[in-house]
Amino acid sequence: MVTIETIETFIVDVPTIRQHVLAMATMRTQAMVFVHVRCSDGVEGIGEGTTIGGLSYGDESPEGIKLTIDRHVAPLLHGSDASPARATMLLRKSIVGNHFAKNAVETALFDAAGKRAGVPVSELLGGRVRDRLPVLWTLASGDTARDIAEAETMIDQRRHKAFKLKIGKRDLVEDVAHVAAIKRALGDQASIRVDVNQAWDEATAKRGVAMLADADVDLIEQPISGANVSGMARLTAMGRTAIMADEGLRGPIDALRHATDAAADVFAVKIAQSGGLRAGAAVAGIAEVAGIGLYGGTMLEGPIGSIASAHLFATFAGLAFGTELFGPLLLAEDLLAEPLDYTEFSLAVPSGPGLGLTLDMEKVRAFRRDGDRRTVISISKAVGA
Ligand code: MUC
Ligand code: MG
Repeated sequence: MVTIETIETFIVDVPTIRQHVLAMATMRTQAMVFVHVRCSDGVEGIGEGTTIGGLSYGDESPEGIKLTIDRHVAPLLHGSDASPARATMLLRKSIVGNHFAKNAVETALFDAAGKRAGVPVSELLGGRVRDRLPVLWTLASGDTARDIAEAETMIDQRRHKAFKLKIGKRDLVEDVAHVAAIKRALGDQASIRVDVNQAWDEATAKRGVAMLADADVDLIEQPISGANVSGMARLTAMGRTAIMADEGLRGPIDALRHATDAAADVFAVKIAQSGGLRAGAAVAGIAEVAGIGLYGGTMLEGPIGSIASAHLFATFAGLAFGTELFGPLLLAEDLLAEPLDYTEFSLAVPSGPGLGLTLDMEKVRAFRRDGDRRTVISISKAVGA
């Protein structure tokens, strides 16, 4: 039996290329917890635990994710079977919640398992049905003219032709004017979606859904609190434009509730929010059987979390609303030895063993919060590689 020998973590803080304005936080850097697992056969794996705006998006912070892994997950898994399924069972049995931390460790075990078997993680998840994923870009500079210029550049560069606008911070009329101006400027060449990040109450959302539908918005993401599932069902029943659940989906049980209550037309599948790659696959499975559309979501992860998500999303039979795996592009430094392939409005899913990524450890070290310059981790090298 191959066992888990060590699990190490550190935080990297990487500046974003511009401020990213969401309803609940304005980001200027992204903090990512990098996880490194070493197994008894010498195979290593990497994972990532990333959230948005400290504790303003969810109930796990970067510092909390690191502490949970160092103090609870690592001692629990030390010496145990390195198979992702067995480790996940043990984690689920012994640790409540902490989905982001669990996902980071599960990702590292999948990376190691793929390297051991000589196959990409997508093959361990059932096999990919596509090699490239459509990727949208989020316009969130906080300025309408700048957002329009940014979108036009992205379309010209053939990088993105679907855009998500972060709204909910300003009042409804101002927000709708901002969205409508962008839609008017870009016209039919772009799909426009919005993410309210739970900022509206239900009455505002009813008005907002009608106004945004009139402005030709294709998708409205989490307009009200994720806890208000019946409210989401009422907004979905309006039938004006597609309604997507995001923060309300913290794993398969939430997915089942949304499906049985017809509380969304589309699910944003996020591996961290779901509690891991296998939990994310279960959320997607519930959507598929319920006839709910799929969208590949992000916590604005860096390269490791984004590519782990890409391996899962590549296995989805239907991906009607594409993905938002642009996190690495929002970072001023991609931290990779070889850049990801974002061309033709899509991201190529790496085909090498495991996640198929090689980090540039010089760059990673430069952004470590603890300033540790030791060569502790030869990340991404499988045995014999
Ligand atoms: C979210 O709420 O979906 C995804 C894209 C983005 O800009 O923020 C995230 C989080
Ligand atoms: Mg969202």
